[in-house]
Amino acid sequence: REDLKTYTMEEIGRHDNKRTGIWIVYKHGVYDITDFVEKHPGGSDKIMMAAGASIEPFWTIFANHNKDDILSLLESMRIGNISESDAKSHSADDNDPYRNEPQRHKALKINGQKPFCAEPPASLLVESFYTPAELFYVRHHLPVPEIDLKTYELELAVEENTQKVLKLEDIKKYPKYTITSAVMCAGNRRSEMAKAKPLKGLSWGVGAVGNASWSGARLCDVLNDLGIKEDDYNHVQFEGLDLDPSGTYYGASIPISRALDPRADVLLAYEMNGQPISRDHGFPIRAIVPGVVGARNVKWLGKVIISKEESPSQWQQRDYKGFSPSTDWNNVDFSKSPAIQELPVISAICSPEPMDKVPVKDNKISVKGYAWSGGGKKIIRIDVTADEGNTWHTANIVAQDSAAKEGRHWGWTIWNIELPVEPKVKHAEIWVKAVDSSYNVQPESFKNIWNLRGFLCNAYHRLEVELIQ
Ligand code: MTE
Ligand code: MO
Repeated sequence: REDLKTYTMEEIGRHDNKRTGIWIVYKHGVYDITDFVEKHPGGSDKIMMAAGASIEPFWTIFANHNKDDILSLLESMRIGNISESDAKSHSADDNDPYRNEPQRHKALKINGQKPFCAEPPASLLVESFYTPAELFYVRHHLPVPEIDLKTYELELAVEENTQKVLKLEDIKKYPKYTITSAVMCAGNRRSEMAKAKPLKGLSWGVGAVGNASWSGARLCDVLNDLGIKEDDYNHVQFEGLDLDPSGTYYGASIPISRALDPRADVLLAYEMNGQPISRDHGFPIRAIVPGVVGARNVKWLGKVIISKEESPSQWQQRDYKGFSPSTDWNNVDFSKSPAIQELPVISAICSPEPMDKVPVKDNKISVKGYAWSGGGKKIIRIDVTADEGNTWHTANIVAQDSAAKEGRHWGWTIWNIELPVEPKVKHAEIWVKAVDSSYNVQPESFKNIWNLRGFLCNAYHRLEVELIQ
């Protein structure tokens, strides 16, 4: 189809509504689906999430689309090709450290542009067990570094002394392990905690979490090659290749016991969902520390330091820590709280979304969400209520990593329920709470877990909807 016009992603992005026409991208093709949207068997709202953007991540979620008849129907709507020079978005300003950020999917809801922070629509999040990379939340603290595989090296050091440097090929020579692990930001669901009392931090909804399969070398294998012994050190520090304006790298650390434990499955990952990790998620190597807060899952890994000390980085020392609700910015002492590592049990309702109009059938509504717990704890039950806890209903587990061994449940759980609601009422408030394999439960309200940075926001998720009955 070389006879067709070429379009840039920017031009395509403007065609995301009826007035300008609705275009989508599939592989190299550009398609005008304006007239098809209303006829889409799965509903116009679903297909509109791809308006002005790529349909491909949606087809990994709604996998029944990869069929010849659908592809030929799509081909009949083709208007052009995407411009080859469009792989990167260049800003005109050479001094802008954000001039070379990767293209992002338009369905992501942007929380911050520079550094880029965004989450997918909640209802989409639970449509598939594995979150496609393009729709996986993004949380950067700094510009995305430009990394060339020809020069990329991972440095391994003990305190100040470099022991070894590994190229990507060297890391790939280690046995390859694949695990399923969710990655969650400590600030996931912060917008709800902020309603209890103002706090500092990005206003995340329920989407600062995703679940993926990750493949790579085990950190313990690499450290064993260096002859590292647990008794001699305390921490393993990670440095990303993203730099702040003062020339300091993003950094974080984990306890050495976790790094050396083969059962902790800590990876130097080079694949996400079977593909090389994308730039936004840490190309070419990212630390995957299953069951541990996102902040320690360092992207664009440049250096691993075995040390007696924790990472000196501000994200280890003066951020990502929890405090009492009575601690404020006048009396906070970051040295007094340990850095967050394993996250507590959490759950969220993803569909319906707040204030949706929900059809009632046989006095029931369909509700769907996720649940997860840190430290490899399995989700054993999810309780849902529509009457403020007078009656609790146990949800069905729709998807969970069935291959996960005891104590190594790193992946999330997707659940659903046909939830009974009161007959004839026009409004309902739905609550959810999950229970993990240590019988940890979520706290009831945000008031008593509030903390000044808005971390660990795992109170019951409560959401109001309108009922159509
Ligand atoms: N690694 C580097 N190098 N730089 C970062 O800004 N952000 C951290 C972590 N790793 C970050 C990083 C935080 S706070 C989170 S929540 C996760 O990456 C987000 O991972 P994601 O963008 O792949 O979803
Ligand atoms: Mo985060």
